[in-house]
Amino acid sequence: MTNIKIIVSGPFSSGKTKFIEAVSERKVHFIDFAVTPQGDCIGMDFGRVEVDGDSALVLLGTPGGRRFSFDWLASDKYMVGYVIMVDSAKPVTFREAKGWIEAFNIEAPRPFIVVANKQDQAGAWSLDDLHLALNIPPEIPVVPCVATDKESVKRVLVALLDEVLKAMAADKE
Ligand SMILES: Nc1nc2c(ncn2[C@@H]2O[C@H](COP(=O)(O)OP(=O)(O)OP(=O)(O)O)[C@@H](O)[C@H]2O)c(=O)[nH]1
Ligand SMILES: [Mg+2]
Repeated sequence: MTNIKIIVSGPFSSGKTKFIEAVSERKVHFIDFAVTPQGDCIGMDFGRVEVDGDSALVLLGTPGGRRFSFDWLASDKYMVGYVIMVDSAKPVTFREAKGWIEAFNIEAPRPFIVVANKQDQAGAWSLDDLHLALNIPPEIPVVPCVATDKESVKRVLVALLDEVLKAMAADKE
């Protein structure tokens, strides 16, 4: 069984835990584990979805409001990509979302997409406006989401896996 890991990151209360819960087969656990060579512990949400008999997606959600060490991610070849969750209706958090994108790009670069979550909320910014506000390169998709809706979350995961496949195809050229 191959466990393909996807990181779900982004600002406090953007919907990371709900997102993972929406598609996980079992109850989402908050796990503590020692991850860095220094033995630092970080807690993460842990969810899992079997894709077929051979592989499963493991969804790891970063905790809100805390930076964590990227060391253990940078060298993990099963960590195929990440999503940055943004609360589309909370512009005060956009700067932090940009910070997460920059940190991943430097510390553990992988294919990623930006998730415009809480699109059901009044005042949610449009995808185009988020693209501009977060200064996201044009080739990076901003995908709409309502994390409480399983189908919506599945569409986001498919969009991320599309990016992963594109990157693999480009690597082979
Ligand atoms: N309306 C609406 N509410 C949402 C959506 N996604 C999450 N929420 C709500 O937003 C709040 C925060 O969601 P969480 O999933 O706990 O967010 P989080 O990013 O895990 O938060 P931290 O781990 O504390 O950083 C909860 O009350 C959710 O029910 C959404 O798409 N629409
Ligand atoms: Mg959470």
